[in-house]
Amino acid sequence: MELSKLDYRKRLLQRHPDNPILTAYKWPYFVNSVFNAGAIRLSSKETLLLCRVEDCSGMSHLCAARSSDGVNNWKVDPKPTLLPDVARYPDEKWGIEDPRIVWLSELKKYVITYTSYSSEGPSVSIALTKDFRKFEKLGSVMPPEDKDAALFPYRFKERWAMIHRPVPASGRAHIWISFSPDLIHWGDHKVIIRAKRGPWWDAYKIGLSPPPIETPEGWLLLYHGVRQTPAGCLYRIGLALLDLKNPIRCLLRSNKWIMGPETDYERTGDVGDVVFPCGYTLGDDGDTIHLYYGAADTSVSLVTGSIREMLAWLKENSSLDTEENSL
Ligand code: BMA
Repeated sequence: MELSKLDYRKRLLQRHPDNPILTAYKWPYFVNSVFNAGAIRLSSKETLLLCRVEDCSGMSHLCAARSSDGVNNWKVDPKPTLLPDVARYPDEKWGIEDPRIVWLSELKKYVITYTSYSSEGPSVSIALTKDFRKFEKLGSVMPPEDKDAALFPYRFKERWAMIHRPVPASGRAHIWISFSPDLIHWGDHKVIIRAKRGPWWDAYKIGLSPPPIETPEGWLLLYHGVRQTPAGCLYRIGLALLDLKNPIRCLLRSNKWIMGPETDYERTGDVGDVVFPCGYTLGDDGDTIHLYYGAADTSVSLVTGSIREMLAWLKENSSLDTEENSL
């Protein structure tokens, strides 16, 4: 087959043959579904996934699963690892969802940004931990509706930076960045990537997927685009690149998606046609990415790829059309 006819999506990200790698059937207690997991490599011999677990009331909590190879033999905590604490944090009334994990070397702690589902809508909350056993919640830091948040691993000119996705009254939901001196008070809010309009795969609603990936060429973002169709929403993944020193600047943005729902476990489930990555780990070579994603809001799956190949592809398939990128 000619190179140009090869399916570039299959070349960039390959599905693991053991997918889905985590399901409700593998859980030590009774749950409805396990999906949208944050991920971190705790050591060369241990990968941790912090999974969103939905119980049979419809509310979600977070539960950790650990594995030596990041694919098989998961040891799941025997009970929920992080539960909503409604007495202290009323914003968690309807559950906690979709964690993203980043190591903050300055604090020597992992930071978890997650969706706290309040009765006024979803908001962004932050928790810190050293070991994924004890957690220090900082509470909700963005008012509803806001979600899909992750921190950068270090400060820019003394301020922490966080990517997130508020939904304004206009209904078009863009990706924003905000800054904070203390992780609690956030300001200097700016749009960094705008949802497009019309038939684009990333029209109307976009959001960060896993935390930004630091590369010599900039911060590589994997982001999801939500295409609204008469048959429902289609969640797909594309790429963008932010300036390394000044992440307010978007340098490249893919004009195609690199992954969309294709397999049975992605097309069928509680919410079909959804691929929703919240975490990645890097192999020892610093280039191989293991991207963990929720499939159809039902199970956790894994794709692997190469950061270098994704960057090369992005340069060939990027447009920053000012009109499409404008409000
Ligand atoms: C988004 C989030 C995700 C979910 C997705 C598809 O808005 O709520 O948790 O996976 O919708 O239902």
